[in-house]
Amino acid sequence: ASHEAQVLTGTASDLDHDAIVIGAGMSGMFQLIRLRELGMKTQVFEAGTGVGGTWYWNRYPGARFDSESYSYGYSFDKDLLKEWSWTEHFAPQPETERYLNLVADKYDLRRDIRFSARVTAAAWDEARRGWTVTLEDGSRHSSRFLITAIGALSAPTMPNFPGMDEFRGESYHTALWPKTPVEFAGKRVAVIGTGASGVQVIQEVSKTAAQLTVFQRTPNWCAPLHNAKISPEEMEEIRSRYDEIFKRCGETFSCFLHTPDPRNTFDVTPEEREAFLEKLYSERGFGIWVGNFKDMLTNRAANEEISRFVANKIRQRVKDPKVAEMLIPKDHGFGTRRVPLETNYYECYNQPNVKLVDVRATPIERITPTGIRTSDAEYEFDIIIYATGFDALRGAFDRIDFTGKGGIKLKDKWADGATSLVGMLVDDFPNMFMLLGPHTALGNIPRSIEYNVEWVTALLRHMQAHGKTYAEARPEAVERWMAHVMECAVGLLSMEVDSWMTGVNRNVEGRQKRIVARYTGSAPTYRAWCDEVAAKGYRDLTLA
Ligand code: N01
Repeated sequence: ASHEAQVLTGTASDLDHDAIVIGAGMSGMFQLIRLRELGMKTQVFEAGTGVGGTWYWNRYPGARFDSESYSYGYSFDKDLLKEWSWTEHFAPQPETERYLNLVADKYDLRRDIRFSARVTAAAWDEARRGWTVTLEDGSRHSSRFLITAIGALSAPTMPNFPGMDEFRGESYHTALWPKTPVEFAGKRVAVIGTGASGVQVIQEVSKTAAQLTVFQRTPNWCAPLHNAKISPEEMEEIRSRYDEIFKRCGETFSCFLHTPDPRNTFDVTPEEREAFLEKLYSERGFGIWVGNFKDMLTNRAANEEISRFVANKIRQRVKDPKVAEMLIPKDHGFGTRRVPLETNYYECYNQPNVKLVDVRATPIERITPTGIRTSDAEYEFDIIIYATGFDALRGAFDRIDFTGKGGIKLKDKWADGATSLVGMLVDDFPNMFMLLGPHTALGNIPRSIEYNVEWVTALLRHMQAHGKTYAEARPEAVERWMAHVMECAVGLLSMEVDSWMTGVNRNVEGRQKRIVARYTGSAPTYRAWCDEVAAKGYRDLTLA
């Protein structure tokens, strides 16, 4: 009772804003639009100098969608769908950044966004029933609600090689790429890392660099993107199908246009199987990964079939058999990590200016003032590109000092792995809503973003209608949800493999052990759960 009495004392007038949103990427932008519609005075803080989040920071050469452009853009605004034309099936980063700036213009979003404003801390203030947010410049700002729109893959990580500061050439992380163009012509370039970012940057840099040396620790299974331009006529045709496109994304397993084939791998004859895999390999986008036989990621023998098929493709495409074998993953099956989509990635290694170094066989010992020293060679470089990924899912939260009820730190609460209710709320952290928090359905991310923003908006609307100013997940509801999250991951081959999807990042302390780091059920199952929380009048939350 004393708690109830205490929390009821806060009044909105004590607070600077109704809501603070951290981040002006795709989720923060859309949330701002919806909060304005609720009549909420909102302040967005953004660390960058422009909108776009992922599409603002990741401006490395070759950065582009792996989801079909027209399945990726916002769907909530029919006029925007009419206005905007995508020029490629998988749009490059500059086009997407332009698109998001158009949205910011159209809705006049920038007047509520403070740029170059990195949030360092956020603390629950029981007495005022709100949040106090601290920026890097030391200024403090308060609000009733706090919405984190900080991304799932937004905290870049660097390796810990000795000598990294001593390198006299240029070095870049793919996710912190400068706005000014980087010249590769005539240069000796190193790329460390062969995930989705590495694969994209390697393809592009190999076109102009005098020499490109790729330092690979774990090869990934890659598959052809089959990108193509979209003509104005084709765009008109796509536009006429938008309702159908977004309806489909609402029904598929991970919100892509592709979804698992209802057949199992061994339901068909070997000839039919080969023909189906050939078809998927020759088709645009993620079909080969998320549109494959439905047991491909759970049945070991089925997974070996598809792995064998793709290994043979790599052998056909790479001329030097030794290099081909280096590029074929031996310690995990196809699709058990995120499949990078590529355009002539394997063919790069047939070029005389491209060399592949296996750092498991010959580890990097240090970065020298002039390049990289491995256990068996000394390389000279003008440019080193770190395509070394992110402290995924958790990293963006850990960079901010979140303090909840009674001084509890989010970092401590999540010491053994994040917990949440539907990925959007955490008990002990009232009035804080996470867009793209841990355990939200990811997949084709903007589809998940739109769903989560609408869910949070509906909750806020419900609270307004009922005169409530306090929302907190009930611990027993968190427990039920987490049991479901754990159950979804049982039997997945991906759970046997180190990757950001299983919470492993060897460059970050405390991320060495595999965990159920994300929601692995289907997006429709996720949404059904969230819808039910709402339909039952938010009984899984304490509202006051
Ligand atoms: O990061 P990653 P990413 N020494 O973690 C290597 C999304 N995305 O930025 O595998 C040597 O996948 C590391 O090696 P290993 C997408 O969801 C989307 O590429 O740990 N190597 C690995 O090869 C993706 O999955 C798009 O052995 C080191 C690489 O660095 C996610 O973002 C485009 C090392 C990191 O790969 C992350 O992708 C790009 C070390 N010390 C990204 N440390 C599109 O949709 C790390 N590595 C278009």
